[in-house]
Amino acid sequence: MSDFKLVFLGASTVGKTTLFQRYTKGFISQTQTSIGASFGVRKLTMPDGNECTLGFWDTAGMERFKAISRNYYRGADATLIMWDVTEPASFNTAVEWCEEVHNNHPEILICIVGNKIDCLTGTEPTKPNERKLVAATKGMLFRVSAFTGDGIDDMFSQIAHQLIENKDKVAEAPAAPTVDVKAQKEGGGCGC
Ligand SMILES: Nc1nc2c(ncn2[C@@H]2O[C@H](COP(=O)(O)OP(=O)(O)OP(=O)(O)O)[C@@H](O)[C@H]2O)c(=O)[nH]1
Ligand SMILES: [Mg+2]
Repeated sequence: MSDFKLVFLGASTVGKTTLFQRYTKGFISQTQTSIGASFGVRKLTMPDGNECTLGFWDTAGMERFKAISRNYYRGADATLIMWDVTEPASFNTAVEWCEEVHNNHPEILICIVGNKIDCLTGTEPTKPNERKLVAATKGMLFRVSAFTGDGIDDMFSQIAHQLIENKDKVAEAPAAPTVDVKAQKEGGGCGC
């Protein structure tokens, strides 16, 4: 069984805690602005019967907590960078998080999650260009509703599938050659 650590990031009120609650607890309740971080777990059975455990950190989106939230994504397998599809400004924050994680930790899988699709009317004046994030996210761009549950199960299946594939690739990579420092020293000289 594989264990993965995922971290929610994104501006305040985009719906991180709501999605976190729905997926790890199975219900949603009235949320308040997060001030710290919460942890939750969900087990997932893949179509091939394999199981994996997804451990989630829900972080606080307010600007003043950014430095704290930053501590949580270090060492994560994936970040779920959320934005609110009705709030273009929250997309800019998502782009900033995406650039930061991608530049500092290219090994972390970045997923961009547009939330609140239940609120879309089709008459929104601006439509953020998610496609510009395709390369940094390896195509992990999603649109969901934490309220209705739309798109959520499918999203986490795709993310888990990608994480397992990444892990298998690392496991298959040839091991780096080992150097016997002691033997070289005993042999004298510089070993060349
Ligand atoms: N319509 C709609 N409202 C949502 C959805 N997800 C969250 N909300 C509402 O958006 C508001 C903010 O949600 P939170 O989950 O607290 O947002 P957050 O990202 O955790 O905010 P911070 O903790 O401040 O970072 C709440 O009133 C939620 O009920 C959704 O999918 N659709
Ligand atoms: Mg919250």
